[in-house]
Amino acid sequence: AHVPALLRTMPKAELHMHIEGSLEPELIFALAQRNGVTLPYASVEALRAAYAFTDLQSFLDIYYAGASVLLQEVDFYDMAMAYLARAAADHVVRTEIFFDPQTHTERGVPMATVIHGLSRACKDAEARWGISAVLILSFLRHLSEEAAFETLEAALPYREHFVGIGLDSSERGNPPEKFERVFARCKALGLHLVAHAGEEGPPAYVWGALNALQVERIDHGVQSEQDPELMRHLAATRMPLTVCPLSNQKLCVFPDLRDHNLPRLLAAGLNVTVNSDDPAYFGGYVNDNYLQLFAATGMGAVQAYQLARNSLEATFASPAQQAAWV
Ligand code: ES4
Ligand code: ZN
Repeated sequence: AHVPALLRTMPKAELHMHIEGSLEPELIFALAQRNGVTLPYASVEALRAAYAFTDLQSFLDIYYAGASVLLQEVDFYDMAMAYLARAAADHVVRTEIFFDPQTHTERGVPMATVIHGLSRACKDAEARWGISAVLILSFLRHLSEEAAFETLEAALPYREHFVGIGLDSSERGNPPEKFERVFARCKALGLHLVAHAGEEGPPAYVWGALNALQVERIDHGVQSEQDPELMRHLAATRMPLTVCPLSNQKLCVFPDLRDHNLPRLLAAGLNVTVNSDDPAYFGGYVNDNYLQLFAATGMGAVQAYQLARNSLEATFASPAQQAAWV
């Protein structure tokens, strides 16, 4: 019983979660009512019953539909505060939160509405619970390079409100190289760079994220195990991988958590971290991910400390701030 207590209470960083994926069905219905939006589901229970995914795309279709209730700045604020309260309760001392502006600007929501609501929540949560929270703007990879450049331009007036950029949505058929030029521009602007790679896609997409996009972390990366040379490279460079066990289980990447490869990645010397991805959709927040993964795989206190330390060292916080945690 001491390992679950350790997992729950140890200070940790969350480096891979999508704020739109923290919208619980109850909040989706409350925001729909507040905003006069009609949902194609009769009830909270009917919506939750639709959360039976077979792959990434089957999830994304429902995830984008759920985000359609977000219209006003206060909606983004309320969503983020609900997540930040849960994160603080899970002993998360630092969280680096993805948001998908294109999901909202395509519906006519102004960029300022999205960013100001989320950023105000980060500041208020820090004051209220002491949690350090920053934002990462993520481009949708199923949309064009041109759309990503337009999104960057629209966000630059709010540059001080986000620390980096990411790349998410449908991986297969949308290789990293499609966004090489926009990532180069972001690097020149001093933004931190991360990308989803090797969630469902092949090791070649992880190589592409490293070489073409010059990322500082790989989001997921679990398919790297298929390429021994890539495994050696990731270990030698201590490249952080932000792994999401319950996400991988619910999207049928590893249908049984007992088969999840995180213990093998860790044993091979990779800089692995544990994260929740889309906690409202995948059955748990970050501590649920640690608890269920450890229960399924039999890892112990040594791995718990290693994973927590990896997460704290892989943040984009200043060395001075990191020194307060590690
Ligand atoms: C996502 Cl699990 C996952 N993969 C790719 N893109 C995403 N956006 C939100 N969740
Ligand atoms: Zn993700």
